[in-house]
Amino acid sequence: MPDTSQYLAGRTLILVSNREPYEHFHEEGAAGDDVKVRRPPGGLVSALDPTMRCTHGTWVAWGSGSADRETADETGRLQVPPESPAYTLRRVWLDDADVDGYYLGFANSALWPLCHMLLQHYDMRQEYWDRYVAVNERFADAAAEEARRAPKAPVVWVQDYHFALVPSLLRQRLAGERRPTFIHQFWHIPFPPPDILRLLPTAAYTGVMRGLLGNDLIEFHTDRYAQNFLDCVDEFVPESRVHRDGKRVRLGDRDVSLGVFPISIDVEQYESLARGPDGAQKAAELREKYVADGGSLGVSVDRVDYTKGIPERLRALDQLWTEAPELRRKLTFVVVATPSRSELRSYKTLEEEVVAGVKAINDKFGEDGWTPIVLINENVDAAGLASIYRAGDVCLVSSLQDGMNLVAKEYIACNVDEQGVLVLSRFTGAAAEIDDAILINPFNVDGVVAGLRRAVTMPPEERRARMQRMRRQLHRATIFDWLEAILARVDELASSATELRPAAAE
Ligand code: GDG
Repeated sequence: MPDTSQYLAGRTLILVSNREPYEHFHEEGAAGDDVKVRRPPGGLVSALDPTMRCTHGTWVAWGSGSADRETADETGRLQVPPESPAYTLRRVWLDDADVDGYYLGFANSALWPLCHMLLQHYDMRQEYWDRYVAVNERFADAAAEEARRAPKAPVVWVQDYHFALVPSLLRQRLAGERRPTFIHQFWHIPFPPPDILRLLPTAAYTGVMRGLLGNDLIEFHTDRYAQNFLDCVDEFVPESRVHRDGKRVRLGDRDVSLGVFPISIDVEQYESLARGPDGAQKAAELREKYVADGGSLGVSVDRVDYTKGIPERLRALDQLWTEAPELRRKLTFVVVATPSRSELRSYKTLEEEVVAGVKAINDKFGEDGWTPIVLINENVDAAGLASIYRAGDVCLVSSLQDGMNLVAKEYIACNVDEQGVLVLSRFTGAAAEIDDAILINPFNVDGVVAGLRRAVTMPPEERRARMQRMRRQLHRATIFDWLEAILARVDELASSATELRPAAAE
């Protein structure tokens, strides 16, 4: 892991994200006031926590844990990590109506489906937008307060589509401050073309664009998302000037830069889980249980989300076992489909659809001693997940749209036996980066079936050669390389900026 302390010298990092890095909770069913703390899983927290520790900055996030209020002071602050405090966590409180409107509403029922261009899931209400504005204002207030308190020149790093308005709101709040604040944002999901974004009410799509243009730098996974963003600027912010080659927008007397920084994973951590005694043993057990002589194990891992193409995957498997009866008993699939956002009806319905779809396939093709699809619809621990990846001869990622898709990279990292084949949707950010996967279009069921047949019949030498190339490529682009590249760019831009000025368009 590179030493990121060489960056941000003389600056204080203030991170803004919806998810908090440490969550306090009361254990269900436990007696008394016993408060426990956990670190939510996910690559982002693992990558950013060390950076926060060495820069001693502040992380601003929604305090969502059941015991969060008890463990913070009256301003929502506490020192973390709990075992060896190194930075400040500033919690922002949301009530049920905020969560409904801002999080489940505008962020996840309007922006999420539009950014993924899945219009049938788009659901927009005025109340969603109003709450999104209000919550973004609250986060901008908190970030501004932290910026004023920062011992050194602040760099604010906003994460994701939950906070499209924070950059410009923050810039307004800090206008006139003596110290410049550098504001930047990572957008973790696709950015849609103008014809899609304009399905939002006018106030919302112009608000989103002007909000984002409050940044000094906006980071995307792929060049396509950056180009879509520039198309939207061209269309919706007429007073701006778009410089496509330099990926820059001139707005009033300010420049907004865009950068392409494909996110990655902690490769060594996944690899050591897969190689560890637990990972290795569980992988062997899975193969023993599910792989027939000369047969293969397919795996897939997703949050249950309509963007991930799970029903489309089931349709392809149905067709595969129909057209290729010789693959019955020879190919078993382990499908990890972890419930997510279950408060939303469309997600709950999808969970049920997946369970019913798997059952129908198992009823149709299952035989004595053989279940075609093993569905795991609960959270799997990290070692368990690594063992599933390691055991898989084929990993199928069939996202309809996906900003990056970390599962593809996790599979490569865990495939330490170098015999696996990655079958990857071309509509993931990962497809723009990974050269040796078999690319598929999840909307074309025949193509997915052909991709799977090619994967299971690929000669061992070709499998190994492809997997080795993918592994070498991944080792050169880990989450720490991603972080380092962004921090280097921030340093470069922040050093050339002299003073903070309010955005001209606000
Ligand atoms: C967003 C963008 C972008 C899933 N089930 C379990 C489990 N997972 C973990 C996976 C992986 C993560 O969840 C999912 O990451 P993805 O990248 O596939 O997708 P999103 O959650 O939609 O993330 C995406 C990402 O942000 C980063 O920028 O790549 O495009 O949509 O890490 O392993 N982990 C464990 N148990 C499970 O049951 N432990």
